[in-house]
Amino acid sequence: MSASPLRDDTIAGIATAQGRGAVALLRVTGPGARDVLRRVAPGLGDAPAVRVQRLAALRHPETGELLDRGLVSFFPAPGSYTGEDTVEIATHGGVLTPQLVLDALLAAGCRPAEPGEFTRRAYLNGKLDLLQAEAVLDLIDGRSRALHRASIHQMERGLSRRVEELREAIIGAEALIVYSIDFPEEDEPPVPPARIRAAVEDVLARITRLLATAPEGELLREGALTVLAGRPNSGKSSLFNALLGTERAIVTEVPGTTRDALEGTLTLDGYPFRLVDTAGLRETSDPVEGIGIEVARRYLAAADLVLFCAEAGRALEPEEVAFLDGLDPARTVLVRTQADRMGNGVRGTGNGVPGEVLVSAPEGTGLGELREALLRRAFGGILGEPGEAPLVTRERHARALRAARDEVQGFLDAQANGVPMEYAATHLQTAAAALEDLVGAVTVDDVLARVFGDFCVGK
Ligand SMILES: Nc1nc2c(ncn2[C@@H]2O[C@H](COP(=O)(O)OP(=O)(O)OP(=O)(O)O)[C@@H](O)[C@H]2O)c(=O)[nH]1
Ligand SMILES: [Mg+2]
Repeated sequence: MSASPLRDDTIAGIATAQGRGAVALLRVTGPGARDVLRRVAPGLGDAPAVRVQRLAALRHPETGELLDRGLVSFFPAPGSYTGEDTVEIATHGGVLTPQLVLDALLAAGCRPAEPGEFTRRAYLNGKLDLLQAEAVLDLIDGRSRALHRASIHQMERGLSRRVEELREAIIGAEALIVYSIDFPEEDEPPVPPARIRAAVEDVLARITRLLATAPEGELLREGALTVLAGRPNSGKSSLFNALLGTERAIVTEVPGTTRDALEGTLTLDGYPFRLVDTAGLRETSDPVEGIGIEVARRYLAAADLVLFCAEAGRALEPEEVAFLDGLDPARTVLVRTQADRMGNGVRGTGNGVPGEVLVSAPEGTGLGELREALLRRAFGGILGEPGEAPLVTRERHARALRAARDEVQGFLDAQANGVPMEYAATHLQTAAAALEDLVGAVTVDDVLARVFGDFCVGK
């Protein structure tokens, strides 16, 4: 994407996914859209009807060849998605027809659209803010209901409004400070410093609360990486299959059956997980198994959650205890497997990992409890939030909020150290600027390139 986008040219792209399908949608936007439409759909005349669909013969502008008959709509600026003159053309689907119509649009004077360029223009023309643009991307890419809910709310400016409220509260505190400075020293200041301090502390608490949704909010996008680990034959692959409800992983009584890591997606209550079965951990002289164990360790290092499997009814081996000790208890579930073999209610010894869960893969017992434990461990902080509560779902958001929080804290610290309020207030200005960046009030080109580069063409 060019460093500074040219908005005086007209772009075209296929907005629907390539492949066999009933219809495809092409989009054109820019100042030449009306002219392009006149050349590709000459039957509509010079003044296309506005905001209604018209059936039109679609022709190549140079050869006049009939390429398709499609439904055409014209949205004049500024009342369109991008804020510019926009044409939408629904053609028959498949691979060839939409491509031929796109070629015709290019021959009529369009340039091929870059990924995300329509939404980028919408942003640059003030039709949506940066948080809303990101929500559009999440709505397209999201695979879980939880991310869908968060993106819809973000697209409706839920997060933008929350960030703007925080920014206004900071600016309000700055205004109180300015008001106090202007007062002659011999008088009582009109705003007691304690009141300003309380207002800033309140903002700090609100930023911190929003930021607290970040780790879990970010997991909504990729899914919580949940790794099954344990000694060979502890029943990892059987549990993997039972949780996914498929027979994907090979299960045998031979220890060391699983070699490569196997990944499956799992959705619990609308929350996404990436479940990974791995090779059993043990000392081995078999090079293939050794590589599998190496892969398992790499997954473990990246895991958001570890399901450590050990057969029920036996004490944990010293290596298992040592391994568990190296894991973060908040991100670990100790699963005592094969409960049906051990007789009912017999539990092995836990080792300080809270919430040990007893399961049987063939009988399905304990799986409900295990699913609950997974949900609580991975998404506990946001599970209870009402559907419309704003969530921080991207590192970009978290970074801006952390910067704002640190500056607000910086103001309070400076003030506590005797720095006069009017000097300490520069921290508040920087905090407000970080929040403005988040919504995209002022944003540099490379941030835009990063945000819109992940989009598909035609969006
Ligand atoms: N009865 C019973 N048998 C189980 C259960 N889970 C696993 N098994 C048996 O235990 C053996 C090992 O199971 P796997 O699921 O392959 O164990 P694993 O941990 O994946 O083993 P590796 O891949 O070798 O590391 C198989 O014979 C399974 O049928 C269970 O819950 N109940
Ligand atoms: Mg296995």
